[in-house]
Amino acid sequence: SNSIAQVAITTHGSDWYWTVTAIMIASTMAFVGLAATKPRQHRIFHYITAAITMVAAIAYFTMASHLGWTGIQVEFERPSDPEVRGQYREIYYVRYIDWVITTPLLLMDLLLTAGMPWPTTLFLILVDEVMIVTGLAGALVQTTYKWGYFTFGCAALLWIVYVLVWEARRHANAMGPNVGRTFLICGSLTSLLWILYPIAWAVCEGANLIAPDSEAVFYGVLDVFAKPVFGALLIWGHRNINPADLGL
Ligand code: RET
Repeated sequence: SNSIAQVAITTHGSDWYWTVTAIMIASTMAFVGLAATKPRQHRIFHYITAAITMVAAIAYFTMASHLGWTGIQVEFERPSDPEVRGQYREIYYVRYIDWVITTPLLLMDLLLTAGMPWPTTLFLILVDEVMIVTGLAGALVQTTYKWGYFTFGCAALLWIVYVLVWEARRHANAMGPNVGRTFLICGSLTSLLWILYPIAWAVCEGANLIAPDSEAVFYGVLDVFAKPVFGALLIWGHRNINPADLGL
C-alpha cells in the first residue's frame, strides 16, 4: 500500500540524485587514488573520507533508482490544505542509513585531527547516533509527536556543535598552527552545514512544506559540501601534518 506516493520525486529529482551519485563515486576514486601516493601510515584521513563518499554514493544510487523510501501519510502536517490530506509523501529512510554510518566517520575525521582524547570522541559519536536515529523515528511518525523526536535530535546537535566550536577547536589550536588552521576550516564548515540539516528536515519530512524534488536539491547540495568538499579541504589541510604528532 505504500509503494505509490502522491508527493513524489519526478525525473528532475531523479536526475539530480544521479548527478550526486556520480560526484560521490568520482570523489571516492580521487581520495583512494590520493591515498596510494602516501606511505601507509599517512593514509588514515584518506581512507576515512573515502569510506564516507563510498557509502553516500550507494545511498544516492538508491534514491536515484527511486528506492529506499516509504510512503508516510501527509495528514496532520497541512490541515489548512484539504487537498493534501490522505496523500502519501515519500520519506527516504535510506538517508538515515547513510548518515548513521557517515556522520560518525565525519566526526572521527575532525576529532582525530584535533587530537581529542578517545572518551570524548566515543561519546560524541554516541550523541551523533542519537541525533540520526531520532531524526529517522520522527520522519516515520505521522503525528505531531514527530516534533518531539526532532527536538531530541536538535539537542544532540547542539552538543555536537558545542564540542566542535569550543572544546575541539581549542584542543586543535594547542596542537600547533597547521592543525589549528585545518580544524578551523573543516570544523567551521561542518558546524555551519550541520545546522542546516534540521532546517531541511523540518520543511521536508517534518512539515511537508517543500516538494520531494526540492528536498533532493536541499539535502543533495548539503551532502556535496559536507562530504566531498569537506573531505578535500581536510585532506589538503593534512598535507603538512604528521599523523604521528596526533598520536596516530
Ligand atoms: C535530523 C533531524 C533531527 C534533528 C537533527 C537532524 C540533523 C541531522 C544532521 C545530519 C548530517 C548529515 C550529514 C550527512 C552527510 O554528509 C536527523 C535531520 C539535528 C546534522 C553531514
